[in-house]
Amino acid sequence: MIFNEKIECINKEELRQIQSKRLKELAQRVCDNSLFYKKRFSDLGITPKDIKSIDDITKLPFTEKDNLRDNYPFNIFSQPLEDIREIHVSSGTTGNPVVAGYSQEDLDLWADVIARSLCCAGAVPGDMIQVAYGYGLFTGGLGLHYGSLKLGLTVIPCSSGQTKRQLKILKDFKPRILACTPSYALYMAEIAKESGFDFNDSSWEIGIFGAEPWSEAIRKEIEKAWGISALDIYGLSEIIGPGVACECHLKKGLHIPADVFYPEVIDLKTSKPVLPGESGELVLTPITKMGMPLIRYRTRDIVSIDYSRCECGRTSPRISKILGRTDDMIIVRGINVFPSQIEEVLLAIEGTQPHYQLIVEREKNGLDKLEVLVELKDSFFSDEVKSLQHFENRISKEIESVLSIGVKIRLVEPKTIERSEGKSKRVIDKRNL
Ligand code: DLL
Repeated sequence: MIFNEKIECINKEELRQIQSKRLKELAQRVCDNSLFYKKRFSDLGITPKDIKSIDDITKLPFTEKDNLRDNYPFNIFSQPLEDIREIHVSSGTTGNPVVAGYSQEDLDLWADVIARSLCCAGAVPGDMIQVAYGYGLFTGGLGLHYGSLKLGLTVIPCSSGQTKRQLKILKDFKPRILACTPSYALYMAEIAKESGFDFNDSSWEIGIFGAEPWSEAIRKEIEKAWGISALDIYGLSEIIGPGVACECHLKKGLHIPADVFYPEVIDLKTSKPVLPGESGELVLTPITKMGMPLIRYRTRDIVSIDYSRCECGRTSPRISKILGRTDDMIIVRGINVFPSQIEEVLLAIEGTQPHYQLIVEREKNGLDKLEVLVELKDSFFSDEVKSLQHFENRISKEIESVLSIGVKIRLVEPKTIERSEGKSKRVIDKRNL
């Protein structure tokens, strides 16, 4: 089912007209209402009149995460606080957290884009959904909640955690859809196995997973463990939360509702657009947002984009799975390393678990050392030092052939790497960079 066929299957020219009209209104709106953008535009000598069509978007400046942090908590809002209905906060690793304010129109938009995403993933009105994303300041729980209500689903607002209770609800209520982080879906499978849960009692057919990077290999693990179709949903608090893009059942990229989130993919060095199919940083402009509209927001997420029509009938552009982050990317001895590259190698090796951690340290001689902690399956864990060493060497050789740098592998016993009910922490960078 397509939630809004008229807009999701729109032809390119009509879409451009809508985008152009909305961008012009956005430029006017931020100049009239946001002190931050008013100053930005005037510093650059731009006025809303310079924006005549969507192509003029490149005349506008980028907005960076630091702009939001510097305007903490509310200075980037374009509406008075009394018109902001909801506030979310995304945890950052450094400095002030990022605050996102939603007007009533934004909440309606959010419900709408998630309803589109849910339909994309195969949900139909009347389905029951178990929402096991965290509810609260994180956007996952409430976002999926609002969209599910809009589509006419029955929502079980479990939030994350209390895994045994999640499993009881699964068995007793028989929801068709699960929504949570991919790492939590794996963790739930582990607890289910340990506690003797009968997987025939699982009614989940569709999983809507996102909020953290996950590879095709993890998709296979989850699909195998739960016997479901695992789909990818993407989003970030600054733009709206989940619902910025979602896969359809064909799993050939994540559809972006480009009538409301205008996407650009730019080269990391030159900031110029890359060609379709080439990877670069995703830049988003939420052209209809009211409470906290942003212009050309640099997401730091690396994707490629495909503008062709999907076989599902939707004409919306599709982004690839997130290939990494410009800042998650660790640079070890000059080589760019994305955790996802290591994950792909590990999961292709029989005996490893989808639980790993990368530790980067700077040695006394100034060289960086990358250590990969890998969990083994119970059946592969042996007391024989020789066979473990042999296994470590094999993994390290395979990673080296992909990354072209040497890594140290440390095999650890099953269940020693911390599990996550939300986003998992894959990289520990101990260097003082
Ligand atoms: O994670 C929103 C969300 C909730 C998306 C639930 C999907 C499902 P933030 O906490 O602000 O918002 O984190 C946003 O998480 O810039 C990406 O780097 C990463 N991320 C989100 N979805 C995916 C995904 C939510 N499907 C940041 N694949 C983003 C890879 C993702 N990374």
